[in-house]
Amino acid sequence: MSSTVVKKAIVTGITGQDGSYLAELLLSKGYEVHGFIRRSSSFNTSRIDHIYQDPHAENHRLFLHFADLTDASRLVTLMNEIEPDEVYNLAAQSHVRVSFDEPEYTGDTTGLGTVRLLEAIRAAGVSPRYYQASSSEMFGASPPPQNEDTPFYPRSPYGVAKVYSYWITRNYREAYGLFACNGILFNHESPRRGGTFVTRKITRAVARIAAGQQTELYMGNLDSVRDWGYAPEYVEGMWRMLQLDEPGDFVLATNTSYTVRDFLQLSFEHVGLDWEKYVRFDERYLRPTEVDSLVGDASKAADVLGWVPKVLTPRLAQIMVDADIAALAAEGTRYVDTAETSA
Ligand code: NDP
Ligand code: GDR
Repeated sequence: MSSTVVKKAIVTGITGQDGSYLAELLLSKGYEVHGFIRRSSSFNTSRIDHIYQDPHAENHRLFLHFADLTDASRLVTLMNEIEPDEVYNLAAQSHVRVSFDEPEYTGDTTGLGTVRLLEAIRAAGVSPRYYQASSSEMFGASPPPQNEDTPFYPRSPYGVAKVYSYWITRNYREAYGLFACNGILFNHESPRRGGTFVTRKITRAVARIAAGQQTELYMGNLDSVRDWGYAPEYVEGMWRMLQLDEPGDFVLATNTSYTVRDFLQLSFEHVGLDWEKYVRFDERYLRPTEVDSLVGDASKAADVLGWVPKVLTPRLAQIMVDADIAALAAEGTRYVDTAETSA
């Protein structure tokens, strides 16, 4: 790792799945990384504890700041202090099912949070390159394959909020000349995926069932089609967008399609089990409006960014099951999601 600081980056949502991988990537490239975290009564930094550096140590390059996307003045203060070269806005209420329970909060964070951050950039008079975590959920009911030209038809408060963020990012690019990119990312997963998203929910359950610690797994709609890739590869794509000569909007996806049922089968068969013996239906995991099929066409990213994903869904399921088995063996799961909610 280089000891010379080349650039300063702000990462909102650094405590999440993507934020943790992106922070690792940026540190490995010699960046000074400023992560925005939320104050919490319980520890919320488990995904970044391994890269945390003692702030008293010389030459440390990871700095954490308390900052919520609902707190505009704080964002202005930090933008002034840090004067970043790059800003990655990954923070969001990111759970689609939860967005039906908390539509207003989701709009405030996942939607208006973006304009607060963009206004903080303007108010501070800085001109960093800006990455917005846009989502395939914006396509919603538009049939696959979806690319940068596919019309948006969001099907959840989360998807609607992300459409707002997408367009406000484009507007700041056009109105103020900000170097701003939307990464329109399809589902990407990893052993650090939150435990209430479907892939991790399945792989954690497989580990427990294989260990004799669980006998049933309650699921919602098994017919949904998703394009699941591997999160560490997707954060590389985010970084590449901000290194271009001109800003743009890019789909990142594997262009493959699997149902939730397929993911169950891939995960259970990796430990030699038949998923149908364990999986039960629970309607509370259904959504009022579902997104039936998301399959991305990432040819623009391949052409312009040279970004091509290597890990496809079958291998991803194996990586996640193996990691959950190892985590269980090493005393429980690494990332604890204990509450039994409708998510
Ligand atoms: P996570 O849910 O794992 O992480 C979300 C992050 O946002 C966490 O660090 C969380 O903090 C933080 N956060 C939530 N609310 C606020 C708030 N009000 N103020 C400040 N920070 C907040 O998401 P992912 O890492 O999976 O995704 C990263 C981004 O990419 C999100 O915007 C998501 O919507 C988007 N996205 C994700 C895709 C995926 O497949 N993973 C696909 C497309 C888009 P805390 O840890 O305290 O909860
Ligand atoms: P998604 O991810 O909604 O695509 O959003 P999630 O893993 O929650 O759901 C995927 C599909 O699985 C179905 N499903 C279940 N989902 C959950 N969570 N729990 C269940 O028990 C269950 N049973 C079936 C869902 O109905 C859905 O069809 C993710 C998030 O990371 C977003 O932030 C991101 O923008 C999009 O991916 C792209």
